[in-house]
Amino acid sequence: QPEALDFSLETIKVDDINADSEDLNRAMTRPVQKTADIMKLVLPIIENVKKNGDKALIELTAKFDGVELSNPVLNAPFPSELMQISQEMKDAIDLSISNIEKFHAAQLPKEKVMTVETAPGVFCSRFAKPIENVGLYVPGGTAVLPSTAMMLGVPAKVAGCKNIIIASPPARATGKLTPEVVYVAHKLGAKCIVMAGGAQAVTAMAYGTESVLKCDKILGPGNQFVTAAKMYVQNDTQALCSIDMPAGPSEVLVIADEYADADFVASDLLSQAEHGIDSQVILIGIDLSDSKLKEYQDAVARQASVLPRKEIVAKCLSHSYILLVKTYEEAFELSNKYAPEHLILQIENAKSYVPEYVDNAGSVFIGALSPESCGDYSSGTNHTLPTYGYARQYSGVNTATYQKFITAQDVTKEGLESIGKAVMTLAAVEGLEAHRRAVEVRMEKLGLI
Ligand code: HSO
Ligand code: ZN
Repeated sequence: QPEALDFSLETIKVDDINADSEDLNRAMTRPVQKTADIMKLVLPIIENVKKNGDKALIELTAKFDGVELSNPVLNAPFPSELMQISQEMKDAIDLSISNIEKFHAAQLPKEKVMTVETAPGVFCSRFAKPIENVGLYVPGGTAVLPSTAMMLGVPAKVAGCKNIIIASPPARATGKLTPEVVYVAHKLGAKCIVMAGGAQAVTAMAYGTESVLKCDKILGPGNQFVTAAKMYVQNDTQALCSIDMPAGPSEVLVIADEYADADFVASDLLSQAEHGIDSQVILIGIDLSDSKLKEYQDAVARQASVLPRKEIVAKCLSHSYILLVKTYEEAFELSNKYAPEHLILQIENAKSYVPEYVDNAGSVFIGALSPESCGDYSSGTNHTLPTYGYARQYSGVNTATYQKFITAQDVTKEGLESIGKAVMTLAAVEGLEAHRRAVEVRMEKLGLI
């Protein structure tokens, strides 16, 4: 007889959200990530791929994914037999891509060049240019994630990146790439798909190999090996490569009051919990009656017990919490402290709290009918979002993620009159005579001094 799974969430009553309570601190602290240990395992992989290129990719895909490849890269145009999917699936992907495209295209700067005359005759401007070569990591593992290919790829396409390179491991069972991922890659106009996962995929895109173009930026979620490799390459001047953001396990924080539908609340908690055993879900209940709290717990247990991934869910729920507060203000204050990747508001007049009450969150889901799943797939917002509390300082992937903003200035005679003296004064105090002279020679020739 297998042991029954426990789907209950530890409930913590929070009397004072600012008190140094051990229980509350535990709930608000993410499980520690052991980056240093992982790095020891990742370094030899990075060295191997840097040194042996394609040969190393073939060897590592055989070792980690159990698939023997003769060529680790699938170049566009992708053969149609590798993207055989149902019409229904195509329609779902097409609709989602179209919405993601609309939302991310609206983020493009309104004017090609933004210009400001900061002082008479001093024209400062700024324009955006796409990052040329981008590498998008689409995880394999316990779930196939064509949605991640859409979320990373559509803004890259919208921004105008020249070469979109996707890396994704082939499935152990079939030895093939996920056909939905190939279809998305085709729709994005991707240049190729690197058939590798983990640190080896990141390394190939960061340094390039015989058949993988070296990328300028690497994006995408992944396990700790992927994250460690991304951290490594972004610090290596030899790679000269940036990354999107530090990634950690996925998480959701739901704020619910007495009036929310317990089935909806439970379904949101569980849709995040099924992502992985290290995911975290938090429910902040506002002024709940005992019976409502029980309704929430019961709904979670009832729905969880019939989920295919219930083992994963149970493990996630073992470090997930219900926090009970008295007021809406307290709920938002706690949420802002936690800085969740996803914030779901199942409260009366949810809309009236956004944006004022939300300071730190990756993406917000407003009201009873906005489940996180909509944002995960099809509404148009991006699902690559800051986790682990990084929503305090990072934004989710957006169109600007794939752009550089270049500034320019056009200083006229009048402009030198406006700022020349200030420049010379500051250069003098810094002891940088050549700087000071660069202004002085011009002003002299113009007869300004
Ligand atoms: N919720 C995940 C994204 C995802 N969900 C992909 C389903 N597929 C992290 O934001
Ligand atoms: Zn999800």
